[in-house]
Amino acid sequence: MQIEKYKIEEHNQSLLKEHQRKLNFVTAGLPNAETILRKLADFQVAIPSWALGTGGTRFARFSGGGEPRSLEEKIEDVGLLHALNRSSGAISLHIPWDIPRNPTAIKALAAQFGLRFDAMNSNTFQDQPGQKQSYKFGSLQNVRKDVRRQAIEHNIEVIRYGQELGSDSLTVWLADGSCFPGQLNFRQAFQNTLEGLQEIYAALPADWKMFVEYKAFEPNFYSTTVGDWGQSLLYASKLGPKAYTLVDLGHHLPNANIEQIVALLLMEGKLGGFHFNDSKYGDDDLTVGSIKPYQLFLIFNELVDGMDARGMDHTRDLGWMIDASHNVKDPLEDLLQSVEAIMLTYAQALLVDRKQLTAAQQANDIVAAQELLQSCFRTDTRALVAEARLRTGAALDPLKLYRSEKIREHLIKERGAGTVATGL
Ligand code: PSV
Ligand code: MN
Repeated sequence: MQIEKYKIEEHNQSLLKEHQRKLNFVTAGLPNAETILRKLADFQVAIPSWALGTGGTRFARFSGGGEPRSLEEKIEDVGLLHALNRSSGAISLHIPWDIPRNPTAIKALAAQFGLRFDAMNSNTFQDQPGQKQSYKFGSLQNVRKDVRRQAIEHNIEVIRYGQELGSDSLTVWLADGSCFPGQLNFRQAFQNTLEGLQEIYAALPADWKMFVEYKAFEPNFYSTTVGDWGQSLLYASKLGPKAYTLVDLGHHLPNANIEQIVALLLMEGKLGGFHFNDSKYGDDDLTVGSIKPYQLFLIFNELVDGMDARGMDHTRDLGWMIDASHNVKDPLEDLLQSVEAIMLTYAQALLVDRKQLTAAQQANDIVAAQELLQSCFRTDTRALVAEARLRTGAALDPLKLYRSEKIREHLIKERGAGTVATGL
């Protein structure tokens, strides 16, 4: 299903007057409003192909209906999101959940919706039907060479798929680790993993990047082989200039200072990718900004500051992606909420007066520094983000339009009520 342009225009027309009133309020006294609007209009966040269906808990999965039955339908769904907000212009594929059987046709379909292919994701954390070796005791870290070989070959195959689609990066996330003390020799596991990553790295095309995603824990785990940003950075540094650390917001131990982590990774030129989600307890994969919005703001503040310090392009120089799971909400509504939260927070971070902040820091004026950050965080940026959307031909209120157009009902009619998408 596609949303027609005139529907978006009608919707915008009906909200225009009220929007302009709010916009005038927020832009009054904002000298750099135009620059901020341009940056907001440019910013794109990739949607993972595995988040378009309902996810599950460890116990159950409750389909919401109308879930995409194929990669083509997943692309269609991301196309819908992008038509509504013009900020979701990329899709990230997980192999083998979403193997492009006909890459040329898939690429053409994505292009029709204005989408490009973001980072490719390999999967050595599940056994696939017919697979020769099992990943029960890990993949790249495995004590057995034949298992490690299979995992290396899989990653190289994923790069090949990505090349055909025009992607330019590979994200490696390993569920490798151990469940009990004594099970693993930590140094050997690290060494095996490094050697495997080195082979995969050697297969990267010249203009590709590799992202090494870390994660502190999994249920029923004692250790993970890429457990934190230090270990990821160690791998990335040993691998070379095309390897970077990827930060997933949900992959830290409780209360980790993620803003400090991203600041230092950016300083070292080693932050490559970013997975957005939110959590209360563990890796809950909840809607972005739904639990700790101030933390998200502080992270964005460091991202903007760190990227500017290196002269980086906010949109293109980092791989931005949502990595959440939608268990009880309509996945498309949830994704619209997440993209909105990202844009609002990015806008708040763009409001920070860097010169004033530096002056407060240099004067040890803690109160002024805190006031400055909090006043940006407390600024309602909704009209700015909506204006950026209006200028790019998107909807002023994507969620409202999604509902009034009864998009989910249409999808259920088209695809059926019991469909289950591949993925988590
Ligand atoms: C692992 O928890 C992760 O964050 C990785 O990015 C995976 O690719 C993704 O979730 C899906 O399992
Ligand atoms: Mn992730």
